Amino acid sequence: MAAHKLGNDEIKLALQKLPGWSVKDVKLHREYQFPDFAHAIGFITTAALGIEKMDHHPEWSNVYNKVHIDLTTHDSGGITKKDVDLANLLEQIARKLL
Ligand code: H2B
Repeated sequence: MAAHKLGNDEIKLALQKLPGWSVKDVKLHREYQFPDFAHAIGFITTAALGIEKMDHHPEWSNVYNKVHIDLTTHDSGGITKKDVDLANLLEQIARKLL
């Protein structure tokens, strides 16, 4: 069964604990700028391990020291707790590298 799609109030509440994150095109969105390419790739590879464990995957792209991220749950057609959990995981990893 698809995960519960969060309502606007639930998303607002989650964003209060996720500074730097916003909603863009009905997805949780964040842009990280790392010191250099090595840090950006370090972030991606470290996060990839947790992402596989979660079996929930980001839409992301990298240009040199920047990583752009969009999170949505395709099965549910919107933002779910899985996206919030993934955003929290990415935050924890990014904070050590920023
Ligand atoms: N990631 C994201 N972002 N959305 C999904 O709906 C999704 C996923 N579905 N990762 C998962 C994998 C699904 O395909 C497997 C079968 O659980």
